[in-house]
Amino acid sequence: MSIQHSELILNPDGSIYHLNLRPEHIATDIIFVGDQYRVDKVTKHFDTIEFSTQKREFKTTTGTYKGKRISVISTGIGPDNIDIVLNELDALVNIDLSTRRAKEKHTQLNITRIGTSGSLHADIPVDSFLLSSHGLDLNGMLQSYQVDEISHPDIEEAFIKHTNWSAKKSYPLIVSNGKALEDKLASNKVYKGITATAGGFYGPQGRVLRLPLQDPDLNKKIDSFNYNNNRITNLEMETSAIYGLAKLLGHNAASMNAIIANRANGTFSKDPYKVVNDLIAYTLDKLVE
Ligand code: R1P
Repeated sequence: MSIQHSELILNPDGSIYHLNLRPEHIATDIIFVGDQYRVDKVTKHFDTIEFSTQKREFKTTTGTYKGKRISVISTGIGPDNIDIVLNELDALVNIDLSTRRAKEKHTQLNITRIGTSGSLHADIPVDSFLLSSHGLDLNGMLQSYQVDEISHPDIEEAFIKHTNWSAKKSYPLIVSNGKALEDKLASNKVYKGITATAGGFYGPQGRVLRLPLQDPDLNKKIDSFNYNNNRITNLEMETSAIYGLAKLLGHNAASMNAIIANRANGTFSKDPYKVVNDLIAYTLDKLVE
């Protein structure tokens, strides 16, 4: 069936609405960063640059690193942006934009996020690297889709019980990463754990400035949750949304986190740019190994 113009929106030059990209502009290996200014910090390592564009917070640069074609895209902050970025990237490779119909042959993207994050455990210190084994979706974006087949009910129910999770909040869905990418990116330099993805930076991550929280003990309960040796290691704002939509759309995804804050002992990295730059160099080299 042909997709209506109101649902799949193209710009006058044929590029997709928010990302401003045409199919030929992107590689199948993609790096996501949150901050638009982090795109250049990744692509400064590239051998060649073939294309760059930006619309709103979505900046894309495509080039090669050690001969491998890679696109680097900034997603901005939050799961709502990930909904736009994943759906539009998938449309670029799996929908024929001229006929507006899904292609018969599926193209799989390999998506690696390089983000910043706060650790919830004193033993995962600032300036370390962490690979998300799963995303714990605390923000609800994924609940607009049919998620039963990617859910992990045993661990989700244990989490609801352990935290006495309010029924007024969205269901906490657990989604796993793309194993092939995890295998590429893991090493003894990298912690692993479940990454909780919140729909905000302050209250949704348990920060108090002037507003009291619905559950002031939630971070402590998240911190003490353990299910068959799976623990929730860190909090940020994109990973579960990337993992969920990548699984549903048939793509591979992994999230690499530079730990810049430790919420358990209240510390913040003295040089957050260094750990991010180190994680960029580490991830690029692992992707081409
Ligand atoms: C909040 O400051 C932002 O930083 C983290 C969070 O997930 C959120 O996007 O990631 P990035 O540094 O990749 O943006």
